[in-house]
Amino acid sequence: MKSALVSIIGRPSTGKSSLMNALCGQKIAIISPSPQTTRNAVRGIYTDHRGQLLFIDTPGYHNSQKRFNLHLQQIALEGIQDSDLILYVTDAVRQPGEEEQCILKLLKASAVPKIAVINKCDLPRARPKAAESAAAEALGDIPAVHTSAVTRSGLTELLDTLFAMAPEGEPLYPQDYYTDQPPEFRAAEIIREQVINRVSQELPHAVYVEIADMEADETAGKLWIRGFIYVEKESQKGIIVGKRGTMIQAVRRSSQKELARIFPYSIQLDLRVKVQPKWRKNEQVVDRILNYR
Ligand SMILES: Nc1nc2c(ncn2[C@@H]2O[C@H](COP(=O)(O)OP(=O)(O)OP(=O)(O)O)[C@@H](O)[C@H]2O)c(=O)[nH]1
Ligand SMILES: [Mg+2]
Repeated sequence: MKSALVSIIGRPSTGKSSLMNALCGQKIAIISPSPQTTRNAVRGIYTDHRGQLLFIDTPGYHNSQKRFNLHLQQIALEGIQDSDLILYVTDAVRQPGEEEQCILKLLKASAVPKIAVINKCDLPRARPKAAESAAAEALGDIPAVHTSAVTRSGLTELLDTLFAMAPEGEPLYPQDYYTDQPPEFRAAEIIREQVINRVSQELPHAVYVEIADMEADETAGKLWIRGFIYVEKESQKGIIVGKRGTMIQAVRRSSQKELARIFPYSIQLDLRVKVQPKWRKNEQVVDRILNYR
């Protein structure tokens, strides 16, 4: 049997979370068109007759000295150090630039075996060769797989490559597990996804979600969830609440729908929006949301 810890590393928005979900066949990590969606090391599990792959999806590596970004970079760096294999994910549409070179330098310094994944190959403007050459130049002769997390092309080849390179070992989780993320974390992430996919520009970065209460009534088949959506300013609270509460009601409805997909209950969700000025500079808050375990 094969068993491997596989870190997924790359620039923001290259499709790392989309790929992990597609590989594991479940919605585990949240996805959005705005960069820097993922803020934690999110774990997804794939098991078949060959063995088990434990994927660690990491925050997109963004070169910035802001305190919050440094924390996110640290989570990605831990992924580079503590794994059996690395999936280095690039976007076939974006030309490799300075930030890509920075990631390649970090990867080059790590002895962990790597696979270059050139994602978004379904897009008509995809130019996978540029990304592949940049990876080969920095990392030498490593396997390169062209994928699309949307059409699922290349995923079988990617799994074959991963299992061929994975070390022998016993599975860490039962075969029907696809994640070990705590339920509160998954609920908070679903709500954050529903918020950030409805707002634009800087606002997604200003949002975090905490679950205050989560209680199941087994006989009634109901799950009560009370969550707080935090933003940095009153004006942002106004946007998320919306005119006469229309926005927050839409977030509540779509979150309930998504939550019902992952928890086998009828969901009763209560949401409040709160202002927490400059939370990204508040070490206590940042520590709580980035190290939620
Ligand atoms: N066309 C196309 N779009 C994709 C593909 N993979 C991801 N996307 C889109 O790219 C955007 C970013 O996807 P994510 O999976 O959130 O990217 P990420 O790398 O996890 O982003 P961060 O967590 O911010 O680093 C979303 O709008 C996805 O729908 C793909 O293979 N093809
Ligand atoms: Mg992500």
